[in-house]
Amino acid sequence: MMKEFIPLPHIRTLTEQQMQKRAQEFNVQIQKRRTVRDFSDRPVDKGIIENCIKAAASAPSGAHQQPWHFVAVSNQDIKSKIRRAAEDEEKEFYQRRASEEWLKALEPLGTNTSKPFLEEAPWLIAVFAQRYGIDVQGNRVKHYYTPESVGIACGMLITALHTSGLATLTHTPSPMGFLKKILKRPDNERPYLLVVCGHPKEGAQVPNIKRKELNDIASFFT
Ligand code: IYR
Repeated sequence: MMKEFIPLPHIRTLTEQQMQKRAQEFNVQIQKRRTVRDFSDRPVDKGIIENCIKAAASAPSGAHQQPWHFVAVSNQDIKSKIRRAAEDEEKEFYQRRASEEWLKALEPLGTNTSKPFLEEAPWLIAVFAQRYGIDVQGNRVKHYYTPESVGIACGMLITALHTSGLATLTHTPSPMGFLKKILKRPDNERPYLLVVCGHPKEGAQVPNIKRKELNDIASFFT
């Protein structure tokens, strides 16, 4: 494609003070995000999910190839199929595949093979990564930095959902091949993440775990 540049639209003209306030307030809001495993069946309008997916797809991507596809499911039959298939994989995981060390690391989260949230939450968003693209002539187009690009988009999706007032759960049954079959995705895509979202069930509880302090996660050379 030809190189063509335009002036940067929407240049921000925030004062130093406004920037400090926005950074601080955003952090306060995002710190309230918790992974939730108990969802209510209260419906969530499709328009909210559409806007969150649009926000996610504004993520930067390798060579701007936008190597993602989002499948949003509120259909009860499909959610039930996904639950059954995911629970089958999880039984394998918890009974056979997971090492003792892995099971020990999961202990504080209280997870197990039962995944009722896959049927109870109003929306499941399956995110697929396109290992390669297909051009208009049907030829393969190489994609660059696909996992990084899709990972960033997922982070933005979760942020958008949280900002819209919804709770999420990032679910990664492994392997996730069943998602590709149930959701009829093409050969060039592989399932990357299943984001469960909706409102928390009344009285939902979360593990009592803490986030690392800034000193433990960042260093500065100034
Ligand atoms: N996929 C399993 C196990 C699991 C693995 C990790 I890493 C987690 O952070 C949480 C769960 C499950 O969903 O139960």
